[in-house]
Amino acid sequence: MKCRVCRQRAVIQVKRHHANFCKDHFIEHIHRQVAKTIDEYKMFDAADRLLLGVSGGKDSLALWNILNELGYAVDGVYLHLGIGDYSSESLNLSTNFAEARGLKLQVSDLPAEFGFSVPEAAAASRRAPCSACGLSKRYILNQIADELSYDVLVMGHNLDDEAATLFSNVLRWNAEYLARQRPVLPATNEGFARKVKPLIRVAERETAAYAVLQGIDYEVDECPMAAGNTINRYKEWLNRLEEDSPGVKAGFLFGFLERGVEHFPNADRPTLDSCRFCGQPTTSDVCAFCRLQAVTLRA
Ligand code: Q46
Ligand code: ZN
Ligand code: ZN
Repeated sequence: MKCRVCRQRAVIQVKRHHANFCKDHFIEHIHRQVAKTIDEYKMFDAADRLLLGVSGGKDSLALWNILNELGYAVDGVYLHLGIGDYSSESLNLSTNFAEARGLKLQVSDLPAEFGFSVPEAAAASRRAPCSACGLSKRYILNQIADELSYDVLVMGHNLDDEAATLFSNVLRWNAEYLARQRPVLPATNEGFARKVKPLIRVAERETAAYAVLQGIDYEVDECPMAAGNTINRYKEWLNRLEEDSPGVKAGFLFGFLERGVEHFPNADRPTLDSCRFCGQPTTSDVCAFCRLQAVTLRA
């Protein structure tokens, strides 16, 4: 197996690009894929203040490294979710990564600052853990981006994440979610920062390979609350299809972005009010996060 570029020994095969790469040319390939995505979707430029959601996993740390190497100044924000050793280890890995490279990492601690953990919120609200977790992450990341005047919130969702979410939204024909499944969500007047996903051209196994080849120490254990997560099941199904037909996953996602999403116009969002308790934008009197917090603290 030889590298497509230099004909030296290849270390990875990327079937959907009909290509094998050596270490250096694979890294170059990944940087190019991300640079192309930023450019094509006009995600941000050097003047924007960027804040990256960091989990300590391969995707967010790989993306931080890539953006750094592409010359962007990016700060990180880690959200401690109170999921036992998993959260403490992920925080350590994120802190070590940032310190070794002289990068700035903000840390927000859900139990310490808001009085509850994701497992407690899931139990008290009878939500699936990932639903309580997702709601908390969106809320806190938006709040931090707003308070610290960042222009752009950068997220580490990869090709597999986006294809599986699209699959889930299509199975339900969830028009509202399909309308919002875009690589860039513009900032809103009410205080939501622009949100972008520069990793959507890079598959999960490629971010893992990138992280290993770059010597990035990341959290390899899966979150203990992930059991039963339907998105993970859809990822497995899509991987089986991908094995038979390399490129089908990217075709599904990018076909939708090129020809499908326009049929789901980003309908005018309902006029947003301010939450009675926290002041963040919401469609009702009290925002979903404050309701989750109230239910959990009462339990
Ligand atoms: S951290 Fe949170 Fe994930 Fe754990 S509870 Fe689910 S969403 S699986 S990315
Ligand atoms: Zn090469
Ligand atoms: Zn609120």
